[in-house]
Amino acid sequence: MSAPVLKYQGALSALEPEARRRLLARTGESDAQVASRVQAIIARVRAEGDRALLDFAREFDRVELQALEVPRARWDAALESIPSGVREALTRAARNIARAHAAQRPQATEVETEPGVVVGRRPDPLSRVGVYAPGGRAVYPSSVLMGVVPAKVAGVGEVIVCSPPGPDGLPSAGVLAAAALAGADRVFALGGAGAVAALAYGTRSVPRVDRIVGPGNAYVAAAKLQVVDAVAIDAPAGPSEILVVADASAQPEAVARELLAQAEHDPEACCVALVVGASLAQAVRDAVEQQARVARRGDIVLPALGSRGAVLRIDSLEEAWPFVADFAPEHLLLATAKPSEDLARVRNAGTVFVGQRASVAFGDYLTGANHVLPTAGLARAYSGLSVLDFYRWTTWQRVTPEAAAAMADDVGTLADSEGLFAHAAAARAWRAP
Ligand code: HSO
Ligand code: ZN
Repeated sequence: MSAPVLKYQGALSALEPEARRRLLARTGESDAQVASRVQAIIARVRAEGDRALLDFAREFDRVELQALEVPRARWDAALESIPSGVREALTRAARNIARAHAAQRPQATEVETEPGVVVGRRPDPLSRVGVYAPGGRAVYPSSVLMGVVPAKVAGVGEVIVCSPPGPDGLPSAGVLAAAALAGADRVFALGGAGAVAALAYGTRSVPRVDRIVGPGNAYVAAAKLQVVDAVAIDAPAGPSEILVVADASAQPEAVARELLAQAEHDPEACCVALVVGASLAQAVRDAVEQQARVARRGDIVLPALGSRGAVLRIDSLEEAWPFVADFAPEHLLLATAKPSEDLARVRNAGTVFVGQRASVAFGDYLTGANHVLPTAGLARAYSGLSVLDFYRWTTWQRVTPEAAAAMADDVGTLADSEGLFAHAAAARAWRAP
C-alpha cells in the first residue's frame, strides 16, 4: 500500500481540534523576510522611480528593458498570434463577464430624512485603476479579463495592466491578448512588488492609480498591504480553495474532479469535501486517489492534497452548514439533491456553484461570474471582485430655507456642547428671521 493521497480522512465530527484548527487556518505564516524585502523595493521605487524599475527587471526578470510601457501594436499582435480557438473562447468569456457585471451597476439614492432635508449618494467610477497579472506558473489570461472588464463596465477612465516581462521583454502573449480584448488602456512590462509600488505612488512613466486589483505571488500580496496609505487594494488572495458539500445524489468522480481542479493551481491549495454517508465518502476518496495518481500536474496536485486535502464524512447536510460558515471557502460547490434550496443555508462563501454540474471550471472561465475571490477565510468579511470595486461614492445633502431654520437651534445646541462655537454660529445664522 502506498501512502494515502489525502491528508485528512474519516468523520468531520471525529476531527481532532488541532486538525480542525489547521484546516480552518490556511493563512501562510506571514513571512517577515518577504515583508522587509518588499519594504526595500517600495522605498527604492519611491526614491528612484523608473531607474529602480529597470534595475528590478534586470535583477528579477533577467531582461534589459528599453521602455516599461508596451505599445498597443504589441498587444494587438499578441491577440492575432494566439490560437483562434483561444481567442474566440476569451471573447465569449469577456462578453459574459461584461453582461454579469453590467447587471451589478449600483444606483444613486436619495431620501428625505425630515421635511426639506434631502440626503443622497452617487456612485462615481474611479479615474484610474491597475490590474496586476502574474507571470511564471500562474499566467492566467482569464484573470486579466476578470479585472479589466468589470473596471471598463464601471466606466473607469483608464485601466492599466501590469505583468512581468519574459526574456523578450514582454508580458506573456496570453496576458497581452486578454488586455487587448478586454479593452485595457495601457500595459506595462512590470512585475512583483516594484509594479505595486509604481502603481501606488507613480513614476515618470507609470501613472499612479486609485486602486490596484488582481492576484499575485507572496511579494505582490505583501506589497499591496504596504501601500494602503496611498491606494485602495482588493481583498488579499492566497492559494486557491474549494469546499464541496455532497449528498447521496453526487457522483464520486465528479466530486473528485473538482478537488483536483483547484489542487492543480498551487501546492498549497486547500481542497475539502464533506460527504454524507460512509460509503459515498469512501467512493470519493477512491476516486481522488485514482485521479491524483494520473494527474498531469501531479507535482502540484499531490503536495496540495497531501498537505491540505480532506474528504470528511458527515451524517447529514445539517452538519455541513456551520462548517461552511467557519471555513468561509473561496469556492463552494453544492453537489446535493436540492442545491438551490441549500444555497439559502450558505454563509461566507466567495462564490457558490449550485449543483454538481456547475463545475468550478465553468465559473473560473466562462459563466461571467468573477473568479477573483477572497481566500483563507476572508470570505467572512470580503466579497469577490465586482463592479462595485471600481466606484467610490459621493454623498450630498440639500436643505430648503424652512429646513435650515428648523435645524438651526438643535445644531447650535450640539455644537455648543462640543465646544465648537463657530459651528454653532454657522448654523444659527439660518434661523428664521
Ligand atoms: N480558480 C482560480 C482562478 C483561475 N482558474 C484562473 C483558472 N484560471 C482562483 O479562483
Ligand atoms: Zn481555477
